Amino acid sequence: MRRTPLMTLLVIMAPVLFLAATNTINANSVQQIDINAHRFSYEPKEITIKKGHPVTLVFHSQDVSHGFVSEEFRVKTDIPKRGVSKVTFTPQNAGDFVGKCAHFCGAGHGEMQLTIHVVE
Ligand SMILES: [Cu+2]
Repeated sequence: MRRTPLMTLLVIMAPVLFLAATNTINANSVQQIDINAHRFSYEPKEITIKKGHPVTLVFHSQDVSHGFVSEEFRVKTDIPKRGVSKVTFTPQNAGDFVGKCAHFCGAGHGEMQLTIHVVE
């Protein structure tokens, strides 16, 4: 069968279209959760995520510098004053875990916690 110019174009474009489609799928597969940080709590205080599914937590400081640290998920970040900071991880174990503020932010710093429920 003779190749028409249109067929040739489709053959050339196929890998490009395929890559574009996969990139869209990858971008959508990372769940993103916005979390406000302010003296002296995170909002929401609790989140639920899925074991084995990558997640990005996007922290927004509403006032001073805060932070976030979790041994379970091996992440630590500083959240600049009124700024934004992200951490991405994939939970490997189901259970309830607690992440804490990693930057001293005042009298209630020690109670500033985010509870992360990981479900199967
Ligand atoms: Cu704090």
